[in-house]
Amino acid sequence: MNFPSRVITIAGSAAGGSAGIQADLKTFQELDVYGMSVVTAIVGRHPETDKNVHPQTLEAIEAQFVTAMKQVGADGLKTGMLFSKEVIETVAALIRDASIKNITVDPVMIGKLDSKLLRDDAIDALINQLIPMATIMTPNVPEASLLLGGRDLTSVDDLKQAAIDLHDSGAANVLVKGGRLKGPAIDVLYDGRTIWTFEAPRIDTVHTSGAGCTYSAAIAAYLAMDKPIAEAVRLAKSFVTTAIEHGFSYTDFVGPTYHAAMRKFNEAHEIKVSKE
Ligand code: PXL
Repeated sequence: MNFPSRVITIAGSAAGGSAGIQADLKTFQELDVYGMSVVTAIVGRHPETDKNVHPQTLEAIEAQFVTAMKQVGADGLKTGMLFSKEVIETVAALIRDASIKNITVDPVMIGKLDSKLLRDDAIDALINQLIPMATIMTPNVPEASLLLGGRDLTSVDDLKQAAIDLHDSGAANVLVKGGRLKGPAIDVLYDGRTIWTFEAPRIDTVHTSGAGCTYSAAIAAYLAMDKPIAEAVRLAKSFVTTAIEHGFSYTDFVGPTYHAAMRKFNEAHEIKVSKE
């Protein structure tokens, strides 16, 4: 039997279904990898108390991971919202003991609606404990800027330098995502030797909730299927760009990317790749 590759996400639950664990599992299913999850926190705003992040206990986090590893095992792992220093330390220890061959670290810090998804005191733990174990880390512009001590990133050249400098943190590959700059959506990958750029056209939509989660989940899925790193990024960017192109909303809120778009419309956006 040819079973699907296995991927586990360690992330927050996004009640609205566009981001976090929900985006990850939808992406895994679309790409035919076997998805598993460890919920670190539940995100959903209470109308009276206004509380938005409901953390899970370290015991619950360990229990989920150990169960998934025992029942299934994993060919790849992705981290998303980890929220606190304690969770990062716990997750780093679990990953250290598990010997999984691909680790995708999405350094989730701030949601699109400005919800705080990582505490300030957790950034050091992220940098010192988790990022050094990463096969690839995938910061967007605000995250890369924060990780570099508040550096301004406004051009593709800035992204290239950021990827080179962030590589010193110990991640084997760094993908700095330029979706928040003006012009085409250009991302930069640095693998320690080569600078790769991946370009998609800018799509005129506000419905991009969970795009970052979806992108890194797709990278994790393709790595678990043994794609080389630049090919995994190209395929994942094509998947997320197609999902963004077909983004929509059921309400007045910013809506999700359409995770099923590539399958449903049988199209995959072309990505221009160059290297230097
Ligand atoms: O898109 C970032 C993100 C990640 N994880 C969770 C989220 C969000 C954004 O809202 O809720 C759980």
